[in-house]
Amino acid sequence: MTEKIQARTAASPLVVAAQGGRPSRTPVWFMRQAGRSLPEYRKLREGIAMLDSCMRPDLVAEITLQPVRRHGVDAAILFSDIVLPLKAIGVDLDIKPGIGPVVAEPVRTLADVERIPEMTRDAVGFIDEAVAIITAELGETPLIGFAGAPFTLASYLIEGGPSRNHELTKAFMLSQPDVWDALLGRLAEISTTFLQVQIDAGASAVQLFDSWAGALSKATYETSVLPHSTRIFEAIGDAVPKIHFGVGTSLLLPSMGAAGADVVGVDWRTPLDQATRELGPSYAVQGNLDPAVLFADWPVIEREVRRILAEGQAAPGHIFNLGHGVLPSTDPDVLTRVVDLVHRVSEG
Ligand code: 1CP
Repeated sequence: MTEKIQARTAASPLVVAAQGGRPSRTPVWFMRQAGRSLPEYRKLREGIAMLDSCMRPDLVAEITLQPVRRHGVDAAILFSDIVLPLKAIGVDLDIKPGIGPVVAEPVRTLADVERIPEMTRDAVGFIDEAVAIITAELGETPLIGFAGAPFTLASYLIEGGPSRNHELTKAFMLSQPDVWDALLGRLAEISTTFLQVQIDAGASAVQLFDSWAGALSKATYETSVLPHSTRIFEAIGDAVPKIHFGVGTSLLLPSMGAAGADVVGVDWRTPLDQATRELGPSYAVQGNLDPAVLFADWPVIEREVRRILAEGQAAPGHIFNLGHGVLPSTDPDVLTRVVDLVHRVSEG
């Protein structure tokens, strides 16, 4: 892997930790670090719909860079969304404020699957320009590219929007296994191309978000989902480190590693030392401060950050993060303090 890694960021703490190394300090970034917790984000987004802002290179670049400037995090993550490539190829969907992705005509049949247009690199051509602006400012700080994993994307397409129980998705998967495989195969191709475009443009690592995979049993995950996510990791190869993340996945961690990840993202339910015992010595870990803990008093936050740094020592490499995304009403100054603390404790 090493010779192909973006030379600009090869020695950065994030890339070193992702490859199982112990850099001079523990790298830290936050899922959803760009977004509503930042007043400068809310100002830029005024009057511009979410998915429109994701297709404007100037806005994508500025929003991506905001949390790096403010917090001094060790990585930027491209401002986009897991459903953006679907929108870009013409699937009729929108991101509704306060709700999330909403799909006009949910996918229910093979004909619906076949109507999903082919993904092309040109459909997300605006990414090239955005990443060029971002990497010019970032210098040695890595940009993380990302995509949605087939299961999590399928859930939005089948349910028509966010879902608590994923009941239509599970019924589809169990009743129409061949159509399910056709849908997940197509979504895997779409996410592969989206990741490849980001890597070719200059992303130094990628994260596959299977946020809702924890809704599945281990057996169902392995039969109906894992082969499709594995295909994405195989297709993008070893050019950059690969992170695989889901919520509520305590029982799925080894399978998520086996999909082809270098780093497994862990939510706050599983201590990182326990995650490492389950994963074995081949994987770095990322996580796992409960985003709700950021609302507690500072001594509580400090104790939790120190505990996670200590538990992360068990893994070959540790990237500090939250166990899921930053909640919109989080005080951004607390995030900055956490970054400082992670750096201070791990350097000391
Ligand atoms: O108007 C707004 O500000 C809308 C809020 C918002 C934002 C800022 C959405 C709607 N998406 C995003 C950006 C986004 N989405 C990023 C930006 C980069 C960063 O992390 O800073 C990323 C990585 C995502 C990825 C994403 N979108 C995921 C995976 C991560 C996760 O949180 O699990 C998922 C599940 C989505 C779907 C989605 N998009 C938006 C919302 C509110 C949701 C979740 C809806 C639900 O609960 O099902």
